Amino acid sequence: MPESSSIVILTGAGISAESGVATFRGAGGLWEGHRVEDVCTPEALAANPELVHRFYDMRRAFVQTVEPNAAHLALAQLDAAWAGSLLIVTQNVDDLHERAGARRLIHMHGAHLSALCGDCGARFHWRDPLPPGSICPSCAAPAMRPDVVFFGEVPYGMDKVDAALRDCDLFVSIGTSGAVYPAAGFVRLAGAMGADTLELNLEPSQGSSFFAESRFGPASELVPAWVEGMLSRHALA
Ligand code: BJW
Repeated sequence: MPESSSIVILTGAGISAESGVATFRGAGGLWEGHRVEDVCTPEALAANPELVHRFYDMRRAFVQTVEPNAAHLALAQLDAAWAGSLLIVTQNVDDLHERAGARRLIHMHGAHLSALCGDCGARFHWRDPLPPGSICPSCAAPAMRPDVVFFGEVPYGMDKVDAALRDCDLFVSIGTSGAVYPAAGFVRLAGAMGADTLELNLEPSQGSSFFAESRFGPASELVPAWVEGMLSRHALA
């Protein structure tokens, strides 16, 4: 693969698992008995704002205590070194990719360290607890909410991601179960447009059969090995 090739990398909760961030659908995937599908909806936010805000306050505080692992660091190294176009599309709402140094990054499901005004749509960097009814610094509506994409809401950056998927030479999926759309459909779009496709995951994902190649194991081992292979091939060329 020439060094000018275009790469799209999709990441999910599995890449942060070894940093101590719980995945959604594995063991321990429940929070106080709630499935993510029951808490992460606009309906849940409207019906029980205290519960939903408390869920995100807890997770916002927690992500500030964890560190990037070898997989985040390896992707940041690839981002810095790769001459061709590259886009990391993360479903994760932690900030471990950017803390590892990644720059060409889209948070398609939002970010823990961000708050969104449900009224005017303004977004603010936010590290502290966010009680229901918090006032928007921009429009003064008491409508601040966690800046995460709930089920039924449109993910961020989809136009840019769609264009990158249609144009890429290689699509790599890391640490995601393939249970949630539109991300679960990226491999089929990229593959149909002629890209090579590679899955790096602990176990076969729901979309495993759509990938040309799959490698199974922990992200902290698979990702550095894959990045080293990509970069050493070009150092020798
Ligand atoms: C390791 C590892 C290690 C572990 N090393 N690997 C019916 C059919 C099809 C679609 C739909 C449908 N009904 C509704 C929909 C659409 C819906 C959807 O997909 N629902 C499904 C439940 C079926 N999707 C939406 O509503 C989305 N919006 C949408 O579609 O809008 C329409 C639209 C799209 C595009 C353009 C225009 C319009 C929004 C989805 C929002 C998802 N939000 C969440 C919460 C974010 C905030 C928060 O964190 O609380 O995002 S849900 C949750 O799941 C989170 C994740 O990003 C997402 C994906 O989870 P992920 O990352 O894959 O984690 P896991 O736990 O599932 O998997 C971890 C994997 O890692 C496993 O495979 C492990 O084996 C592996 N692993 N340790 C390597 N060490």
